[in-house]
Amino acid sequence: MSEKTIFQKIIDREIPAPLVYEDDLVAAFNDINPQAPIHVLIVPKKLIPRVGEAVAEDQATLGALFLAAGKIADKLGVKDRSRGFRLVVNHGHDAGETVPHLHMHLLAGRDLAWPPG
Ligand code: IU
Repeated sequence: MSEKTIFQKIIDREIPAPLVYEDDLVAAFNDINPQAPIHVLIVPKKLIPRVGEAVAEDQATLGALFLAAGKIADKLGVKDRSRGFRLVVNHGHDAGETVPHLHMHLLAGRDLAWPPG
């Protein structure tokens, strides 16, 4: 069996990291190297390496990532349109993916430049 990803170890509570949110399909925790005052990673409990490798049976899991994002944004006080947040998913080398376990970044708490780098 292949080595667990760092995110799988966090989800399985083998590495301590307070969870910002958890449900049956996803867990969320603060990014260790935050790029904004709020930087949360939302991660499926099922190992999907990256978004382009998701399959039809992952549809509910993919939806759960977005639904969790809305709940977390609400909990952290940035869901109101006057504040707001950004969701980012990096797939592969050119996008800067570093952890091969699908994750959605939720960034908020400052003006976020557009286009992203
Ligand atoms: P990326 O989309 O694969 O580039 O994002 C990976 C993120 O995981 C990145 O923002 C890291 O700071 C973050 N991270 C983490 O929060 N905890 C860890 O132990 C490791 C990476 I390794």
